[in-house]
Amino acid sequence: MSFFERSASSPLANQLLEIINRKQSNLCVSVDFTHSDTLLQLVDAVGPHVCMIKTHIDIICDFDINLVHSLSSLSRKHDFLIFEDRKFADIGNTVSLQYSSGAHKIASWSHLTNAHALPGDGIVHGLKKVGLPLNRGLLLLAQMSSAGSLADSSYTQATLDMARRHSDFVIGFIAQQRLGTLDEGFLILTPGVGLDVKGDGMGQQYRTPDEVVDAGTDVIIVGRGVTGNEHSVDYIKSAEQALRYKKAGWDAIRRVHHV
Ligand code: UP6
Repeated sequence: MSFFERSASSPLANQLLEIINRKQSNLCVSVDFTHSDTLLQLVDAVGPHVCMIKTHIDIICDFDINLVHSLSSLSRKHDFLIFEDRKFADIGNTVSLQYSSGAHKIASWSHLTNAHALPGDGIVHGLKKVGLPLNRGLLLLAQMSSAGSLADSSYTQATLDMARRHSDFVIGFIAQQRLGTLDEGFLILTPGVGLDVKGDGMGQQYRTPDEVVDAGTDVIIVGRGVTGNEHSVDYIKSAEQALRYKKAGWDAIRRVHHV
């Protein structure tokens, strides 16, 4: 089955596939900035080139709920989904509160979020109770890009099995390779993607868009390779880098899927 003929199990996953096809971009930019103004300006600069923007909302120093209203309007302006990389990891009752409440009210604005499978099925139940009525989706962390990750092959397989039990809400994985068959419709989103360096000195490990798409990735997640450092932010350069990664990701998809 070609990437371009794929359909997924949920309306949200299909919406993402439509954006990818429409914008010819399987690039998600991770904007790991700590100030609202630089975050929003960066998102506005790279927005035309991405299918998704990934946030870490809890690193923002000057957080105010207006930030997520502005992010949502940029997502409509530039046609991308928002993925809050919260990496939930607690019991069902706690994650349902963390997802719906607190200062950040993640479920109210983030199309996608993610969770570790470690606590067991309860974590998915807790998030699903909040997210499914809002047409949100969940990614399970099946593998990590960092050196020494404890997610071995049996953990990854158990995560895949968990997703299969909740395929109404779990739309895919944060992983380093394809999991499940294409016709199961799970999407694979892969961080640890870079064209210029192999690591960051803190355990991060980078592979190229070609390498990860060869391994079965659908969406490449690129952070500092596009954004650079917030202290020396250059919006024009970031837009150029986004275009470069968009082209590399899309060329790889076309090569692997023979179109
Ligand atoms: N991320 C990883 N590896 C994982 C899961 N998530 O790097 O296995 C996230 C990080 C960061 C981004 O939290 O936000 O993806 C990668 O950023 P980088 O490209 O600047 O290294």
